[in-house]
Amino acid sequence: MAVDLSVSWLGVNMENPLYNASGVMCRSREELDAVAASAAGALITKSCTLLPREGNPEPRYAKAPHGSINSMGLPNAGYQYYLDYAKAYDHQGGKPLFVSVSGMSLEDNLEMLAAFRDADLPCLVELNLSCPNLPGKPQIGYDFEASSHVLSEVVKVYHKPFGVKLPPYFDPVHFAEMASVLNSFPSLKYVTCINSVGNGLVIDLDSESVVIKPKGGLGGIGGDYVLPTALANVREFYRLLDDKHVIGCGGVKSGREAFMHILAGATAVQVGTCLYEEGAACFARIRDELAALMQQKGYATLADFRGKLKTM
Ligand code: RRO
Repeated sequence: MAVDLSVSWLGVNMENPLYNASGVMCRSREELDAVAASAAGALITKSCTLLPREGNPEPRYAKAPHGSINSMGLPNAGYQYYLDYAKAYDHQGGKPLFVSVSGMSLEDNLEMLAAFRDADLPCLVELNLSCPNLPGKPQIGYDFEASSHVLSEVVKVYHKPFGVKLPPYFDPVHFAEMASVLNSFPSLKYVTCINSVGNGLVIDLDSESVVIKPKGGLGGIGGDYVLPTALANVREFYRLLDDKHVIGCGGVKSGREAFMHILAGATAVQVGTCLYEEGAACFARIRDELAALMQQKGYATLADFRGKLKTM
């Protein structure tokens, strides 16, 4: 039996459902080109701000026993750089390109979105409502009123379909409240769940020290640690959202976790920590493992099992 890994959603055609999580291998043209040249089904830029940013002091990423911790602090080349990349990109021949936007203020987001709107490119925006690493700046996604306000201003300026990157939620009441906010915006067509689990602390026992410099060692957690939280967020938003796609992100390092995200309802799946550690070769490996797992289970397409998680 031939296995078909392709997925088409919101006019985007992906040969397979895998791409990079925003933040990993996507700050420079060279990195983006490397994802484009890999077996990934799409690519997304680093979250951008109005002006270029150096980010937080190093060390700001560390591998941890079961994943990673980061407090990058939004280092990026400024939105104009990613807009130029998108303008020069071969949208016809190349794989789908997503652009992540994460302004330091609502006004900044509106200005960047207006520029992407005016460029009228065939790329989907992922508005980041969940950076955990800016000292003194809370994650917007944890404030439902603020999220609603941001989105109501965004849709006045940006009329095309777009998505948001959400932080992880941990309580059924919060899933329901955020889903209700998101459901009131028809042009919000997808959500990416989850950003890193914010403000964790990894300790090195030998040195009795934190492992990253910013914020006293606190940072966003990714990798194996976050898989069950990511799956719960994919599942709950898949159940609660009307007519929106859910993109899974969190703890994907083989075909098995990719399958689990899709079983929970994900349309496509992003890879963060594993991509950082293994490089772009991870995409071909995970793709082939997913195909082998589907073959073994007798599934010919992703739609055959998407969202079909069994409950007891
Ligand atoms: O740059 C970062 O520190 C960062 C961002 Br914007 C984000 O959304 N998630 C994350 O784990 N790190």
